[in-house]
Amino acid sequence: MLKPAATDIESLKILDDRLRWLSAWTIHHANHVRESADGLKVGGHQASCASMTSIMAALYFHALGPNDRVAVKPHAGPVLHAIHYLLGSQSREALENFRGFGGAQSYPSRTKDRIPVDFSTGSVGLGVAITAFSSLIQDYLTAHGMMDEADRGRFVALIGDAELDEGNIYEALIEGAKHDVRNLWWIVDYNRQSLDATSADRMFERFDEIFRSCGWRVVELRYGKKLKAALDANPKLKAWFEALSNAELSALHYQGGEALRKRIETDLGKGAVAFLKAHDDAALASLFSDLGGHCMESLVEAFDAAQDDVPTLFIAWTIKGFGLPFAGHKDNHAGLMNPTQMTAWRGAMGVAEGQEWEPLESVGDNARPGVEALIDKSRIAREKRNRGFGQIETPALTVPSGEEQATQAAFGRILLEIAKAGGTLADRIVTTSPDVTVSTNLGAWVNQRGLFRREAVEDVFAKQKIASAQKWSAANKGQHIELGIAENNLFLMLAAAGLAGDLFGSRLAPIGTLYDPFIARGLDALNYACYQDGRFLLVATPSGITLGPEGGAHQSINPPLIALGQPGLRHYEPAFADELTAMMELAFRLIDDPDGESTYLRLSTRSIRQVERENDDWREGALQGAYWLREPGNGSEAAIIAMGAVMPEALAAWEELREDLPGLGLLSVTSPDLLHRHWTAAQAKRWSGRREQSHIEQLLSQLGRNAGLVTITDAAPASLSWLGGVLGQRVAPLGVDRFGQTGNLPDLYAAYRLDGSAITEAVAEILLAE
Ligand SMILES: Cc1ncc(C[n+]2csc(CCOP(=O)(O)OP(=O)(O)O)c2C)c(N)n1
Ligand SMILES: [Mg+2]
Repeated sequence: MLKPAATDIESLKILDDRLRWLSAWTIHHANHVRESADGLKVGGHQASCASMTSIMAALYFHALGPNDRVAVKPHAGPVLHAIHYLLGSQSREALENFRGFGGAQSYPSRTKDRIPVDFSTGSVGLGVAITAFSSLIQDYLTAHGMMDEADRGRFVALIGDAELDEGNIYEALIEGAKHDVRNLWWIVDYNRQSLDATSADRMFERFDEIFRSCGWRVVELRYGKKLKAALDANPKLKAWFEALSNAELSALHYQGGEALRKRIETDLGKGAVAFLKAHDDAALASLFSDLGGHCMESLVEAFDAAQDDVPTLFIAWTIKGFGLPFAGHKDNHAGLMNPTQMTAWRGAMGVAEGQEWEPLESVGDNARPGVEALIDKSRIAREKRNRGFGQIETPALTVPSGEEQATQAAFGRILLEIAKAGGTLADRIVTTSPDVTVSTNLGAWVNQRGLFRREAVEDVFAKQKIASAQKWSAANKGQHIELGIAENNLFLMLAAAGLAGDLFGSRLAPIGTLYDPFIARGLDALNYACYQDGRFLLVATPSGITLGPEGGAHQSINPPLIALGQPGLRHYEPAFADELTAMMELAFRLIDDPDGESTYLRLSTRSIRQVERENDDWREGALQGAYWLREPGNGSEAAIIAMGAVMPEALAAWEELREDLPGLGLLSVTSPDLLHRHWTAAQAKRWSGRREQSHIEQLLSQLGRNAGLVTITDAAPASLSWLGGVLGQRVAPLGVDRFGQTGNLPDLYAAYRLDGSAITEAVAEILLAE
């Protein structure tokens, strides 16, 4: 292994100082220098940044290869910006506007920051776990010949020690172990402080065991070189040091040399006289601050020694707020240096007044060439990449045949046809599911395309000639990634696969399936996937109380409301197989379109009679969120508005009522989400002077101003009740507003008022109320 030249270490230490300065100054500037328009605290985390500038200097200016990708601890965002400022890829203007509108974001953001951010972070834990799934996707792409071996990289997560409490990390660890995940470095900034206080003692030994038992290498960087030598020479002192609790050690770091001296005198008495004599207070403070995560030699050595592909956890001991006046104080998480402290610290860092933004301020002439050379060397691959859109040809998809169909079964059949037909879409699709592959109708696709595993796994049941409808063998050309039951992992996998174009240059069309109610289990990870603009198709099925005998724990109620409030995700809820086919076709196009988004399909196991179509006029409306399944009379006084699986009840009620109400319309809603979006967007346009009527306004204006609307959906009634607000028409909302229960459909629909008589009663009531 190549040992870095000694000058490199010196240059890295200088870069470490520059990062500590620039990150703290960026935060200080935003809080104390920049004009405030609203008097709000701007905030930022100087202590969390100072904690890991050494680690990040060692990584970005030494250890990272051109293809490596990093998820940075969210509150160390300013350090990442400072790195790019030194590299020339971040502007002073963006730093001056840190946490301001259009400025550098508080937490690294793929979509909003101008610097290349590999993974957005913010919700702790998720940035850590996505690196494991990205590594898996890298393995997938190379195995499928969609990426050159030479372009492979390592995935690095920079983690706060309190972040290790997030359970989603362990779900990912377990899934990773099953898939033999590799090329991962997870680096813990072990400052033993969280947001509120110091963190629980001795946990790191447990972390150690957990990771090792999952096949990871664990490297503990507890001591820097100086401190290690001092403690090795003095076993009593070492024992004393190692017995300190997290809180005691942090307090001593904060209090400094004098307090350290007193404490050692008290605890070790005569045994420490010689040691204390040889160190003045400043030397004591400096010595005990020499923890592994601040020692450049130790960091470089550790990174250089971990060059194989074994997943590695580095536990790097650090001091939160290292080098700052509030180093080690338990309350320093959101602590900010005041202007007086900043002035003093500026002097200590050798930065001249007025030169605060100078990238290499305070770097002496002798050191400069070495530092500049390191920066130049590190610049190469840290540039923003093309996002890799426009790679998938989506053909027109065929509508599955059958007079009676369920959308869930139709989904499986459409995928099967795609698999059989072949082509780029079929080859770019990767499916994934948390142990509900078969029960969400992905089975036929998997039979065609196989499970993905780097190492082949045979189907023992098939080999033993035991009859089964489902093939279950795996190979590195398989296209289904089977996950354990952890919905967080599903969404993180979809995020990683949905960023394949961005991260690796090869766009995939990821499809994830799960039961609709369990979206809630992975909601933050779903939001995280959308926030990064990962592109995928989420198929949630079965849904609603239409699931019948499965009962209330499996019957989803609120996901359409979740979707209504989720940016980056388009909700469709088809009633018929032809609608579903059109939606899937569009969903694949949206995955591969720079202006696209992800799609969520809410499907059902209920088999319903398909409608006869006279033409294709419905299609455009269905893709925009609604169309008249039964046209209303002009100025009609009433309409039934229905979504999804309860369409047969809506159609039957329409048939029953149309003699008494000749103008009665039946609107099939396929996406409350799109209708709402276009409605509010059209309003915003009107305020800026452009007149435009949204799709739902056009549809509802075919009715009378005072028309009554009866909305019905197998979901929270609020999913559709807002339609009354579009033109101010009266609305009677039907839907599920209590937990479901077991039962057959007639019983459940009657109890929850989703049946024909509920509709006719609601229509009668709303008309009588006139
Ligand atoms: C899911 C989630 N919960 C809570 C927070 C708020 N939060 C941000 S940082 C933090 C503590 C982090 O401590 P640690 O991980 O040790 O990082 P340090 O700043 O000490 O390096 C908390 C609770 C968050 N960002 N995300
Ligand atoms: Mg911490």
